[in-house]
Amino acid sequence: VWRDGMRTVDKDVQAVTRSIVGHVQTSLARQAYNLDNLGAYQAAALSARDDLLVNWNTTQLTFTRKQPKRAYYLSLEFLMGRTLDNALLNLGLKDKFTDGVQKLGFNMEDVIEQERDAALGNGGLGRLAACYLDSSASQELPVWGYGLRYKYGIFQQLISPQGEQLEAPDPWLDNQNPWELPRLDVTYDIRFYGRADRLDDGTGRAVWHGGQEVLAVAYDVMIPGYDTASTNNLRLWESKPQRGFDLNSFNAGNYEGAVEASNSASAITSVLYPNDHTTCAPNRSIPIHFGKELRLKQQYFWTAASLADIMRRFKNAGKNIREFPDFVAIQLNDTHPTLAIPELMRILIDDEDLTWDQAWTIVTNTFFYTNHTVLPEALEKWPVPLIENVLPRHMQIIYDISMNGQVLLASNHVSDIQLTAFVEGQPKQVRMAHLACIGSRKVNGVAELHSELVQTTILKDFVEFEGVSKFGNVTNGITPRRWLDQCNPELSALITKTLKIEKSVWLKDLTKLEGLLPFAEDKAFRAQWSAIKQRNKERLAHHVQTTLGLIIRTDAMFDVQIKRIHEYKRQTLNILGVIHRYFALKKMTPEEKKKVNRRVVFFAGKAAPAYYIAKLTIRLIVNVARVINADPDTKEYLQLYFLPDYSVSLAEVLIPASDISQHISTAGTEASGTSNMKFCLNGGLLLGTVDGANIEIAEEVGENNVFFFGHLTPAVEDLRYQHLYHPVPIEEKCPPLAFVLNQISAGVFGGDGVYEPLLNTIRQSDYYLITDDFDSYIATLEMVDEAYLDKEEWIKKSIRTTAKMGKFSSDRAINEYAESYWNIEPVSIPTGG
Ligand code: 26R
Repeated sequence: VWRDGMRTVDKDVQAVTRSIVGHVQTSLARQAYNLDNLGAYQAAALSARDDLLVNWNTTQLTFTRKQPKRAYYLSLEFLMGRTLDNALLNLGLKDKFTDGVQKLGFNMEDVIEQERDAALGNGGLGRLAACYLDSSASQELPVWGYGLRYKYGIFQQLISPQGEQLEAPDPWLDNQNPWELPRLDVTYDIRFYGRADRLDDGTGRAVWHGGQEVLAVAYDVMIPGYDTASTNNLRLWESKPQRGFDLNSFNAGNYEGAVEASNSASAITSVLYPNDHTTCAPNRSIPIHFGKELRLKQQYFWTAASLADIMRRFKNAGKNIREFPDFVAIQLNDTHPTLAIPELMRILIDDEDLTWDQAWTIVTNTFFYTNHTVLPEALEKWPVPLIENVLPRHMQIIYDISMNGQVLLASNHVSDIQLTAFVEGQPKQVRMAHLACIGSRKVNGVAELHSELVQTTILKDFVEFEGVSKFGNVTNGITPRRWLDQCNPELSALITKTLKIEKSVWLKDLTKLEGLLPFAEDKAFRAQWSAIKQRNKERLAHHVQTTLGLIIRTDAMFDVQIKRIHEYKRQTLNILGVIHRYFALKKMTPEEKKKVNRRVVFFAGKAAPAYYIAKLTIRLIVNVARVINADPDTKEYLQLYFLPDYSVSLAEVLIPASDISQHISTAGTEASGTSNMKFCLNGGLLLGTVDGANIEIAEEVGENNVFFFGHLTPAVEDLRYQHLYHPVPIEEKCPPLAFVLNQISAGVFGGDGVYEPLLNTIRQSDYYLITDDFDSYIATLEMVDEAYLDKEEWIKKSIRTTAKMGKFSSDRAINEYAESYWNIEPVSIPTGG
């Protein structure tokens, strides 16, 4: 048996190497004997792709044959990160490929490192979409993603010697992308501008003509499920000029005009917008309109191409148009794809000859809308004149939707016209959250508290009018494949060994982790658990040393805050806490210092390029780090690092190394957070506010295993009111904070006054309540120190935390969408092609 087993494995590894070498010679046109790591990566990726393709074809064939109801996930962002490692783990081929590339003289980790991240997203919303694709395929659910194939992903972040963030383009497609399949035959013409003429036949139909036509070309990305042949599709659209050149201008001898038209078409999918949470440049009363039109064109281009594609697939199945919602569910990831609502109305009325009521019934049974933020500055509003110009027919339809709502209200004797007046303001704007809500079957938020806030604040009127049953909650989740098995292989192996069940079982039913609970009492197990954390710290230190040339000590608590830089996430609170700790250390005697808990503090994250205050925060962190890390009085006890160019791949190294991570948003502002789940799954403890999913994590792992601080959501409004109408000087309100702010102003960290605008946000309105939460934050940090010094107790907490994270698998979340929202069912896919 043993021999047979070996022979099989040998043969398989041989097949893998044969396939890789084949790609080296034929696909790459190179020789195996003088190949570099990049070449090895490309050949290995192409070889893995061959295996994915077999499953992908079987899956799509099965769907076409069985015609199940399908769900489509429309997201302007998919933050996929790297693919090779994930694909091999999902295919169950990781070990064979590791052996295979080794036989060819390569190290698998180095080969994996060659891949560039697919960074087609800003942060939480985009990474959530990626986790949901992984779970959909793993649960064998017929779900496709639709997005844009940006030529440039999120910008690369560079940090200047002064600590300023600089942005460079991310040409991620330069090395070719083995994971995408161009579908040059799947194309649609997408119209912009022109005129919409209503027909006067009493039907409400219109003809939209003229303007600019742009070609949408499909690129397919295969999404393998874990431990199943089920392989779904992510279809990304690229914009191209219709026929290379505009023949009319060409004939008229207007060569430059023809080239320009071609550029304007390609521009639509050229770059991902790097803003999250701010629809315009903050701290300016006049929004910047530059680039707004292009963003609107992106949104329409993508929704129109996706709907045309969905409609074509539906019609090919030979169904009646009235059955559309029985076969199609469309999930709107935030309001970015809201134009899909008027677009489907347009198709049904103008092309399919349905009446308004027939069309509206179909639309409101097809769409589902997820809200991801309640921050006012992040809620999309499009100026009416802009929509009128770019999408004249859609503006008519939006007005009609609004008017019909009003009529309905009047007939129901509801007088509050605010409800459907989602076209409002001066100049008039369309509030997209309202349009998305009124056009959808159901609306949900992404954590319990957030869903409550959606219903009581931005969509309050709609809850009253349409009834509360239209509104729900689906708490976010993360895929345990990438965020435990792939990023923390040693912990994954220890868990499998300890639970005495197959890895594929607990990775698909994460509640099985509860079986770890009794082992918290097992001293030998605790030793293994903490040894793995230690090796993960060393892996991070090694990564930082090779990429940045910095030496990090690993005999310390690793304290991590990694996320987009934003005032509401309060990186400022964290850095002010670090400065406070620095001065406390400076005052200590050598004897006192011996009792101190050593800390290494890590920050990483990008600021929106126009977000001045966020960029100043980065600058402050970098310059505080420079001072602290060089101070012989303190550097043994406190180190601080800002790691540039945060990405999915960097997160995969940072998260497993963390002892504690910070999720410290002002209560009521972070919709959910998902990295909090990733840290806790990897045995890092949570330091946070009573906000978003932190609350549900605490419910699961127990309040004694998390460190909570700060004011609660209901207090926030009152406190803001106090700041405005009964301000108390910081010197009085919070002397330790006043001291820290004054040290920064005095130039201890350099800067010559550059930080004043940042400090003034705290000294003046302090909208995010730094002055109110500082004391309890500092007190809680001290409790964390104390807890960490009791090493065995800490490890117990760590084990218990991991053990209770089952709820936060994205498998649970996607099943909730499938059952309670989309009404779709798994389709099992035969293995073996
Ligand atoms: C309109 C434009 C400026 C824009 C607004 C908001 C672009 C992008 C965004 C992204 C926001 C909505 C986002 O990423 N929200 C995050 O979604 C995560 C997944 O649900 C949550 O975990 C996280 O709390 C939330 O901030």
